[in-house]
Amino acid sequence: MADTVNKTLVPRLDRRGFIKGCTMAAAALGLSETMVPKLVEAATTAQRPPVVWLHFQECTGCTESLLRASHPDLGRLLLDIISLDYHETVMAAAGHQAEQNLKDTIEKYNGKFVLVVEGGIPTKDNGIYCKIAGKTAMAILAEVAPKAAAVIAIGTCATFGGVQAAAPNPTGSVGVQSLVKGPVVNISGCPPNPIALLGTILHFLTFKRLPALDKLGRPLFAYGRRNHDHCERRPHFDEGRFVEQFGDEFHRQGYCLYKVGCKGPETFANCPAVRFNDVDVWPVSVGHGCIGCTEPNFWDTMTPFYERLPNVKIPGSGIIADADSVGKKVLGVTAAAVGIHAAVGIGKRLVKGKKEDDK
Ligand code: FSX
Ligand code: SF4
Ligand code: F3S
Repeated sequence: MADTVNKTLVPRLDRRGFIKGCTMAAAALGLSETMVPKLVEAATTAQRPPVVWLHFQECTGCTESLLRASHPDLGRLLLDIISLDYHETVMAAAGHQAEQNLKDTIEKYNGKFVLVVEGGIPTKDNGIYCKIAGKTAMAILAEVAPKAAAVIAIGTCATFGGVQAAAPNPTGSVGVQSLVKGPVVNISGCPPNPIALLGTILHFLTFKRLPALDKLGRPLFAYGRRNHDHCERRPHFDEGRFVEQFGDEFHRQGYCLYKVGCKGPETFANCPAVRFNDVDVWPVSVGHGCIGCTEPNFWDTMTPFYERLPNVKIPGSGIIADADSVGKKVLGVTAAAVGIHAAVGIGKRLVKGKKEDDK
């Protein structure tokens, strides 16, 4: 039964792909290239941690984005470094056999397995709005989580309740950390970038500890900066060049999407750096604003999606002519334009090496 998913459904990576994936993870973790051999060594010699992956109230996009990731195949790399013993979407077993697999795994690896939870947990009316094999998600989580060595919530559903928690939250959906005692690593995003999970697991295997987390339980290496801070359209923002409506001349020229609703100034994520899919894109690079999918309650706090954030002052318009005025203009912008969040963020960027753990 053990490792059924790895062996039957997913071909293993060759050595080149393996090293390439570890190199990408090292970059995402902010490690130098000299650390890659250490990551590779840890990933190949450490005992592969058994993983139980539960699905609750969600769309399965987190698993989809993980397994369809490539460039190189991050999903396959992940499946090479863990022993995926139970995963409802991709395991071969079904029905009673699947239930038996879960029972056997949590007994055999009691206190040793990593629990990954995907999806929110409905709590209203004793949790009846999500049931698997006759048990509520709440009951399954209560049975499995106390036996796990570590708990990782993947996706904004499992971290903060998900879109189904949008007011008035009819099913009482909550994230894992609301129901589980002890620390939960929150890999938020709808869906999150696979590199955030891969980086977290590789960090754990290499350094024998989890990466530093922010106050919301998210790994700082992936959620320590706002998308706005490393967006390729940022120079347009700073110089007051904005898309006024989708499809206009400014949109075609790749100007900043803030006025058409981009939530990058208040979204902590590394999308511009790690990007998605085979073609290295992220929402803003293809002309759509960030909707803030890594943030708690983004379904309520970041809507309407196509209206600008209310508390972000925008810089004046006009092309800046020379270096002197750039200096003055940018100083003015940094002090006042993007509100308190931006001022804090920019201050941190100026203090090199300072940890961004006090946001
Ligand atoms: Fe939620 Fe994951 Fe969004 Fe979907 O399953 S984070 S709805 S992309 O996929 O949990
Ligand atoms: Fe980029 Fe959005 Fe910030 Fe504009 S508002 S610079 S598009 S993150
Ligand atoms: Fe989500 Fe914004 Fe990134 S919508 S995927 S955090 S660009």
